[in-house]
Amino acid sequence: MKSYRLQLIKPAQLVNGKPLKLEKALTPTRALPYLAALTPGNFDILITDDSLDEIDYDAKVDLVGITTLISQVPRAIQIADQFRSRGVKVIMGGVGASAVPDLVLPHVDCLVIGEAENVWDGVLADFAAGRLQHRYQAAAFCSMDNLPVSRFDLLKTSAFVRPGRAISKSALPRIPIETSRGCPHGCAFCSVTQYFGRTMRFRPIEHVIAEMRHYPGAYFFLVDDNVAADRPRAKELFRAMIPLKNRWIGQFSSLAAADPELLDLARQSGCINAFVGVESFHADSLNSVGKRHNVGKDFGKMLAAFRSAGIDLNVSLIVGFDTDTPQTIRETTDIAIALKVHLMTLFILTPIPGTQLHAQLDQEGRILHRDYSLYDGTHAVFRPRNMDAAELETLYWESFARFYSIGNIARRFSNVVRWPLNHPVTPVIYTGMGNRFYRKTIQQRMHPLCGGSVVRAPLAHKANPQAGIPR
Ligand code: B12
Repeated sequence: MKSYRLQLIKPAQLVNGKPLKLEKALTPTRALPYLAALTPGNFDILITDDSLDEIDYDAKVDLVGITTLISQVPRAIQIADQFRSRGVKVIMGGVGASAVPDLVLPHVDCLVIGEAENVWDGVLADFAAGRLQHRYQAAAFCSMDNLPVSRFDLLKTSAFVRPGRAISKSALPRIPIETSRGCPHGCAFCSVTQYFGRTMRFRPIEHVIAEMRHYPGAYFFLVDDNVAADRPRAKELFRAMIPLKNRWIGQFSSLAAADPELLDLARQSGCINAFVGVESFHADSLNSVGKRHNVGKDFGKMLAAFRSAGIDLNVSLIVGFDTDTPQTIRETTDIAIALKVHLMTLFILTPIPGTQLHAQLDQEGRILHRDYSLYDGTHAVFRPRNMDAAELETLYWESFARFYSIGNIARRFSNVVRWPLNHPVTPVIYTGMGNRFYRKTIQQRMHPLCGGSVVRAPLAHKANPQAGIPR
């Protein structure tokens, strides 16, 4: 069988038209090491992270595959144009490119819309036979019964942040692991339901454990949108993880707080931090985007429930709802500070193409920017209702910076969980490092989730130039 060289690329974030280069990255993407595992053995694979390495466009490769989130699509197009001008075939996929096919198709030889599992073998067979199609899309969601073990061994691991021995005993970076796909909620701003479906699909627990065993001592990120969507199954998963003695972080919905046994098992299985999509403390904002399961929640109680189980929280909040005013935005931060939330991840509401929110704002003629590199959660790309876009951006950075002031970090530290007995410092280290990392990236005016530590700062990456950037 003929052999081929396949280069898989994660594009960087474009800032003022240039790729943002990072000193070190925090989380590798799962898409590429996982796609590598789905690829037949006659393809020799090289994985490149454009935010960490320079891409060699003249390297001898037969085929290039590029993954995308929406904010990476403009950079993905630049990369595709470069390879194609040298005669190399380019396939693009991922949640970003899938949402904007008309933009992407003129720049690629092939676009895979949606999940790869049910089409990838056929795409590569067509490529090998010289009959690659311009577009593929699976007819149905894949079954999660037989997914292969990811290939994080293919990453250049020295380029990623190592979390320290209290958290990871492995030389590998934080490893993203999937145990399920889909989300039963249909929040207007989120692209997950439309992309992965509203019906949950679960991997068999023994497969998840087998994948974890493949990375002994590693520290995992369970990337499920809600790892406890099915509570009995989550409890079974956590019980099976306990003997592995790994540390992990994961995404939970606020509903998990009602189940102390679930939280206790999560903590026993090594959960250090739960990322919870609170999005807003205001009922009318939550209702305006269909996040009804959070309406009327006592978030102080929620925090206390996680905390008494031994798990710190990273609370995700959004500003820029039609119900938001400058006052409600300031109040949002005041509440997070008063609750002594351990970490807060703040976003400006972003109308990701393909979401209900995008359709609504587009119909109302309120989308201001279609440069998708601005769709990174730090830019007001639409006209807000009760302020102008520049004011929203100013308030956003002011709120984010205020939450991560030295004084506020110090005040909430009394609230950080301390694990008893054998690992007293683990959450303290995690939360301490997290606060330091968030503070640094916010000072550089980058979103903390955009990948890692930024090399050059600050980068005036402005959608709305009149926005005042507070120091
Ligand atoms: C883990 C995660 C992160 C991690 C790692 C991100 C990364 N680059 O991988 C971190 C925390 C860093 C992160 C950050 C952000 N994230 Co995020 N994240 C996720 C999460 C929870 C899981 C991703 C994952 O690993 N999925 C599992 C893999 C296997 O799925 P996949 O990547 O989609 O790949 C499948 C297919 O898409 C396809 N495919 C993918 N690539 C390719 C390439 C080719 C060639 C082919 C053929 C197929 C293919 O095949 C795969 C198997 O079927 C998703 C939600 C979700 N459920 O997916 C949000 C999600 C991807 N994130 C999102 C966003 C918005 C962000 C941020 C912009 C937020 C912010 N403001 O900073 C940043 C951007 C970071 C960046 N510039 O890289 C959005 C993306 C929206 C969109 N349509 O683009 C999502 C979907 C969440 C949401 N609620 O809408 N994120």
